[in-house]
Amino acid sequence: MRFLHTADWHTGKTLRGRSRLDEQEQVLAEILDIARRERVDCLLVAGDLFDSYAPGPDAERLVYDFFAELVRAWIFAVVIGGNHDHPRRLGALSRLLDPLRIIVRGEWPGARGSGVVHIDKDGERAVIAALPWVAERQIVDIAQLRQTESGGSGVYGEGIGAICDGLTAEFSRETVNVFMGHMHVAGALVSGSERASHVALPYAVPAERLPASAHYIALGHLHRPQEVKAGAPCAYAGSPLQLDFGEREQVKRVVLVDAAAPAGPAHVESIPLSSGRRLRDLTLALEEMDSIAAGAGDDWLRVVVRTAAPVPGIAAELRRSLPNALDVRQEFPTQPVAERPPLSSFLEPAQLFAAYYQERHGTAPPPELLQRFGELYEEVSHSPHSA
Ligand SMILES: [Mn+2]
Repeated sequence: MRFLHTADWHTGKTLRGRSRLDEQEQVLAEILDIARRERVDCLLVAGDLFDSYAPGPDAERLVYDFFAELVRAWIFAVVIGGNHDHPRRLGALSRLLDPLRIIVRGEWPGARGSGVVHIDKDGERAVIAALPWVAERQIVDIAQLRQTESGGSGVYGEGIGAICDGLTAEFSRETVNVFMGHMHVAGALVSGSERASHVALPYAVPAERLPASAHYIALGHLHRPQEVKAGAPCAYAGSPLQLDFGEREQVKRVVLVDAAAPAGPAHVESIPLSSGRRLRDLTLALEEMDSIAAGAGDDWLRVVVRTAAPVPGIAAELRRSLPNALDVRQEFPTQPVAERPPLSSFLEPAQLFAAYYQERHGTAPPPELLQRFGELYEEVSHSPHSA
């Protein structure tokens, strides 16, 4: 059976307020093309379909268009909820999508439910143990029910390990066995664009607790595409677009997985994705602004402008020639801060302002600025309301 593994679409996510729906649409079309071209039997989406609990209608339309095309292409899918997805919203969606063989598991059903998905296609049978994101409190509750130590480090990882054991009980020699999870495996590399509290240590699951009996382990949650050392072939597909500047060097991909029963570990291959704009850092001198802008293409940029001294209004000016400059920062040589003059009311307001400016920017204020300050101060202190 042939699978295509992807994760962390974060559909609807913006970057510094800029919409990326067009890029998200392009990359979903690219994934669909690969799935059709490679004659994939089943797509695995390992969580974070959407960026928020309440995605906008345009984000929803992209995702539902994608699944409608999968149905037309007779490609099955298993989708699990991530920490960014509303678990019950996906649960509601599963009522509609499950009969179309797009199997959605929005939330872990608890100790009594089952997260196992069975796929039968062309005489082959797959057992897919699907584990959506599990919040820490759900695990700690279970630990308390079992009257074991709770709240301490390792409780979460142990809890997830116990759930894995239960989920994989149906793995057999006659079936293709796949484990899917949205989780942070200890030792894997984060990108800085994941939700910070959900990649923190209490959430780390030891790789040795992942099921070694699987043909393949498909992970989501971390945005950097990476293989994970575990008892079976195991990987984070990574996000399909560079979602934030922490991911700017990453080549995005999907993972093509061939597995057969009872033959050993799956054959795994990376297919790079080329859709979407690159995220890039750019450092330039003030006078280079125009020449560099001409060759910047449509990359999203984080720009550092080197100047001799602070230049007010430079970000707005830069964005006129580089509209994709999302962050603009100035860098200028700072003079060592001299002994700070005692800031007291005995100083004239203009001196106070000059001292503040010197401390803030590492250089004395330009004379024109001081003059404007003086005029403004005069104006304010002689206004009728100041009396
Ligand atoms: Mn996530």
